[in-house]
Amino acid sequence: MVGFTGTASRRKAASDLPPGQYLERGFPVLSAGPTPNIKRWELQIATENGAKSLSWDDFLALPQEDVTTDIHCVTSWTKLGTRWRGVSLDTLFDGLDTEHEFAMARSYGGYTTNVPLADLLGGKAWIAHTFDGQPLAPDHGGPARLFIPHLYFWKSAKWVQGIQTMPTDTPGFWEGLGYHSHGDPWKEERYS
Ligand SMILES: Nc1nc2c(c(=O)[nH]1)N[C@H]1C(S)=C(S)[C@@H](COP(=O)(O)O)O[C@H]1N2
Ligand SMILES: [Mo]
Repeated sequence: MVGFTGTASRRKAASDLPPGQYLERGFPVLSAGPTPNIKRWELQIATENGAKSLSWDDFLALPQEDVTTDIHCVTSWTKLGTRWRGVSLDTLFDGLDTEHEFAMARSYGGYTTNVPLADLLGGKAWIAHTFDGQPLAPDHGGPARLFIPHLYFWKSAKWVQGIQTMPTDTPGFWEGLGYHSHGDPWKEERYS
């Protein structure tokens, strides 16, 4: 069996690709605008019932999680086994009540993306500050980005500034330009 390990792992890699995706070994940068210059980082988490504002130190003092998983860009690349560290959205929403089922993520620089709350909570999403053991590079969203690996990567807002719940599913930046409002790569929810 030992002799077949390499073959098995290559086979696994191929079958791990969602439909229409190709395997990317680099890490392309995709940004709709320039990398913002963030002078004083602060994160807002808000519902209709309350809000939290976290400084960088507050954020780093929260429980940290390591996540190793695949990422899928709607432009068809998939990168396998990427390593991230950050704070779970469950931790960030802890203590905030909401009846809302949707949320909008907003970034420094103005980017927005809408995500159902069910896709943010339940151990599915993080705000990540470390990639592959290094501080997240500015072009990839550093100092911190939303990280929702089970959805196409445009949902993972770089330079995230805040997450606000909302009662209805309102399109963000790319969703308003025709991208799917949900973005599940396994269902090929690319465009609406
Ligand atoms: N703030 C912000 N976040 C963003 C984007 C952007 O333009 N601005 N692009 C999105 C898109 S379309 C993709 S595919 C990923 C790319 O992340 P990367 O540049 O780290 O590969 O970031 C997403 N998050
Ligand atoms: Mo993208």
